[in-house]
Amino acid sequence: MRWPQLLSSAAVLLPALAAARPAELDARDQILLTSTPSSALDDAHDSARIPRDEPEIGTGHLSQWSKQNKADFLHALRNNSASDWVVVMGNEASDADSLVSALALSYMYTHLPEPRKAVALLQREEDALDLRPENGLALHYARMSSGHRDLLTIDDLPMKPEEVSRRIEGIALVDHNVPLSVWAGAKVVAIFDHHDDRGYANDTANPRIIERSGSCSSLVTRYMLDQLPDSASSSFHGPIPKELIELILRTIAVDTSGLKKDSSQPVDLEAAERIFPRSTWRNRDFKTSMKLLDKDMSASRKALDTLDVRSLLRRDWKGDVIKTKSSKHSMISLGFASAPVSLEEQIERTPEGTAPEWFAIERAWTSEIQADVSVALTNFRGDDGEKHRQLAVVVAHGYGHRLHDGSANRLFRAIVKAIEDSGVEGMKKWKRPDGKKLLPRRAVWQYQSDFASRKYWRPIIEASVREWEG
Ligand SMILES: [Mn+2]
Repeated sequence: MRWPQLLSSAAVLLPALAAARPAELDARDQILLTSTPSSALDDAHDSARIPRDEPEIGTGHLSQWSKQNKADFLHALRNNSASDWVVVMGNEASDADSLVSALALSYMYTHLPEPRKAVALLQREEDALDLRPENGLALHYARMSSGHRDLLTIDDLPMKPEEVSRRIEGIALVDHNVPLSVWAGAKVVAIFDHHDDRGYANDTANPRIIERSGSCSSLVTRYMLDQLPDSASSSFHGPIPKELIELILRTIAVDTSGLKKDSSQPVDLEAAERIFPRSTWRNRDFKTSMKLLDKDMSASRKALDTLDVRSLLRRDWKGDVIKTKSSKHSMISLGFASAPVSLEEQIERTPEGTAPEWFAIERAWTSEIQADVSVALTNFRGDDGEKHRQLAVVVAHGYGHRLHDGSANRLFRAIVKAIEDSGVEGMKKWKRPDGKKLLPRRAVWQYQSDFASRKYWRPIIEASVREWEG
């Protein structure tokens, strides 16, 4: 499974999911259900690029801002009224560093106390961006749109760069310090770079920051943080969108091999340290997180590391229809997922990293395949180095599902009883990372066991459903 395929199908919302309006979910779930990207992993063969008129699903704040900004710029350019716009561009390799540095700098310009109009331009054709899997991964996590419609690429320009150069205020260079020849006619208004200084635009570029660093995005970040002071009242990540903050952290991490001494400079550490407390990972250990982000980015070719929750549930799903003793519900569809990824990590992989989202994705998946009961099992090595397992049971009811309140509750209790009576020792109730209670008809345990895998649980849970009298 390659990233381009995974990504191009990432925002395909399946019809069953689109139709579902679950009654049971809390308000948060409902919002999330409509904004949850799902990746149809097994449908890769027919995952043609989403048509341009498809509604945008599952994109984040950064994506929406970027898309609007791009549209505004193109509109101004076509009307020859773009003389107050700065085009921020990375180098033509368009690696994560170029991409993220350009996005960050253009975001900063447009959010200054006295905003400047600025747009990030990637010097690549739109479809070539996917050739770098780490970009795909980072953009996916940043909830940017599939097909990169929210990014301005060189093939989006309605005229040649030479003509664009005449119509704009100027260009800002990031991750390189001499413009490509097609941009030679443009005024260089700023440079942020970590390559050898070739002495270009000494008199026009302001600032002109050319310094050794592992990642150019560190230089941009330091500048951005100095220019955009915290507005104390706003949310924890301050005025900079979380998606951008995390894109920057991923980029610094991969460019410095997780802040290793020989591939980073003090500015990398400083920039990452300053911005880390605004990320969703802020309660974790900083250094460990940076190493993990590097690992994640570096390993992005390995499909499992990049699988989202729906794909993890689907990947190894074993389901069946069980005949019960209930006259009203004589058939119950029951399925088991198993993944070597902890629930905590799966939750992290949801777009906002929340437990309600995990349950919303789980619910969307079970409505899609019409399962009444799902059992999600995990096995993983914990921070303590030990092997752990988790078991999550959800009995679905309400819109899009067949069971109603009473039956669903009774079936849930029967399954929970079978699990608790099984004799597996040390089954502890799992706690949501946010400390909140699970909604009804959901139960999760954490335990250690050599034998209590899906192979063990499946007959026990199926038996409880077979014996269920409704
Ligand atoms: Mn670079």
